[in-house]
Amino acid sequence: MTTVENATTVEDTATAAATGASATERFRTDKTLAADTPPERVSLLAREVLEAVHATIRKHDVTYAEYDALKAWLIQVGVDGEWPLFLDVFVEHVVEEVANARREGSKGTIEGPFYAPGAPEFGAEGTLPMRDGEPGTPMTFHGQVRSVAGVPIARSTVDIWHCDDEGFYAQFAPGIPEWNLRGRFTTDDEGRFTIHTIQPAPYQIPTDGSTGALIRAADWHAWRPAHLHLKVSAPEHMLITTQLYFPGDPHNDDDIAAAVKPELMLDPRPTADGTGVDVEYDFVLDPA
Ligand code: MBD
Ligand code: FE
Repeated sequence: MTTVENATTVEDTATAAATGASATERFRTDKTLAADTPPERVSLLAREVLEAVHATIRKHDVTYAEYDALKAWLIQVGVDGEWPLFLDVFVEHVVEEVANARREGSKGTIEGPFYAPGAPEFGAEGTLPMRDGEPGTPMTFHGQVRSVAGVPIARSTVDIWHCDDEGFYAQFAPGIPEWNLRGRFTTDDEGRFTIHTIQPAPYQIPTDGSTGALIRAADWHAWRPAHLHLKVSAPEHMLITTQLYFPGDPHNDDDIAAAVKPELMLDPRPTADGTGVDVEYDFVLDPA
């Protein structure tokens, strides 16, 4: 057996259990846990989900061994704190689809498990918090926030978070400064914002936890394409939660979380000095 001494790098310590525990704690702190769903609707939804499970068992002659393996796995998802991860990867995209079906403005997509409210505030232009020599291609991301009528929205909020060049999120992997690559911007008189950051790397679902165990057992892959996460909001408008993607990423077409949409593809251009990329994206907010 080998012993790991000085296990201080992110790679050594970013276990699924640590990440899952953070995501579970975050969810309990931030989210409203009551939906005011009447008993008739609870009954309907629970019954139909259970009937879908029953139908799958009958259709495929599920065995007692498989039933017990399922029980053990469900228990372990909770132990690992991976319910936020598992649900956001495999279920949230349909909830988002239904919730935002009637919007006319910018497309949304899933929030995922790694948002943290209260990021550092900037004006219309700024550089996201990052470490000295933060690895990754420098990127300037700029754009305008408008209403569906085409009117620029001054003083709207662009809340951005993304992982680093190794695929790790601050507050969910250890050893990263608390607000690394997270920030809130306020658009100027013309609704414009400019964010200096680095390009995020593709994200791999932790392979050492229960979500990873399912992915391996099913012979799926664990990747999400590289993405920026955003929440864009303004008074009297609907907040939009979205993500933006980079062309050419091998996982744009088979995102494990099924959260890529053609409208969310960026078009980054190399900067004149060749050291980084410049990318523009505008947001259109529906009225509240
Ligand atoms: C992520 O970075 C993410 O965006 C989602 C939806 C799920 C897991 C990790
Ligand atoms: Fe993400």
